[in-house]
Amino acid sequence: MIYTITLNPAIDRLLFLEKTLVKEKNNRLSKVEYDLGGKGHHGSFAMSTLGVENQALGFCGTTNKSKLEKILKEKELNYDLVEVYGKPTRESYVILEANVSGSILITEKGFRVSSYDIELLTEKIEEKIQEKDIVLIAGSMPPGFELRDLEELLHVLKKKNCFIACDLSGTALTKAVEVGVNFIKPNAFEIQEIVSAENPLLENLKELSKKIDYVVVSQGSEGSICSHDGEFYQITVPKVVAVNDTGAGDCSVGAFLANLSLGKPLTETLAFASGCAASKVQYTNSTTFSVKEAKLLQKKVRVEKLQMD
Ligand code: TA6
Repeated sequence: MIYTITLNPAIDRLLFLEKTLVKEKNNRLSKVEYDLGGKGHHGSFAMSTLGVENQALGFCGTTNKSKLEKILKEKELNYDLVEVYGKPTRESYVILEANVSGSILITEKGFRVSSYDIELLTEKIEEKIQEKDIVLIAGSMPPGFELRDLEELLHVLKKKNCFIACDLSGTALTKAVEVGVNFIKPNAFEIQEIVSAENPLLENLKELSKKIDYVVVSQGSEGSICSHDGEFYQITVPKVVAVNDTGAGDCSVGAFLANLSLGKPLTETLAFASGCAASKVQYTNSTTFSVKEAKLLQKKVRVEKLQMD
């Protein structure tokens, strides 16, 4: 079974501008849409779309629970969330300008969780997670969920001897490396921050690969570099017209873990995950991608083994 943990869930409010965003002007909206936000939930959506069984764990606020649940049900997610009483799940604002590729993402901090809320989540995790499971922790931590709480959560998972994947950033990512997990997805800047800004990226990747089974360094539209089992791969993705890149990285993580759970070869997994992300960016919301399109795009993804001296 695969579980995703979204500590800081979000509802994405998509703001479609009539024109491009201009300061000191009244920027009028042509429409507003809502989609599922939160990196772990996006991972779950990708896995479910690929027919891989998974359950979304984490928190959700009670004051707008029906709004989040409506989206979770529309997306047919299997979820079991701890209620954070009297608080709303936050919104992320995705600004889409007319005839401009890409989006602007503005995220709220999120509700404050209490030690009791964290205790309830930990109990669920203790009860559900088995040794053969894959667990993805993805996204930011809400106020009240401190680094020590993440460390404790990671140690609970390590005791289960399950596969731990982390799509985290900043001090949370550094903590995941320190504790030792099975998968991380730093971007090129984060990997320099975690290891050393002095060393070239590949040196830092070699260093990290001694401790972390799978490291996928995302380089946005340039592709990514992956290390596993002493091998290093450069992944080059086909150029597509990106409408909205929100959620593309989350989609690739979900597809990667789905394929890993199916025992697919790593090179095929890397190409398919990149194909899913390349499909996702062509849709205006935060989650949609086409499996058919992803399989076609997968054929145009280049996965080359790097010769590292
Ligand atoms: O990666 C896309 C996304 O999940 C958006 O849907 C938005 O909710 C945001 O990222 C949340 O990011 P955060 O790092 O705050 O969890």
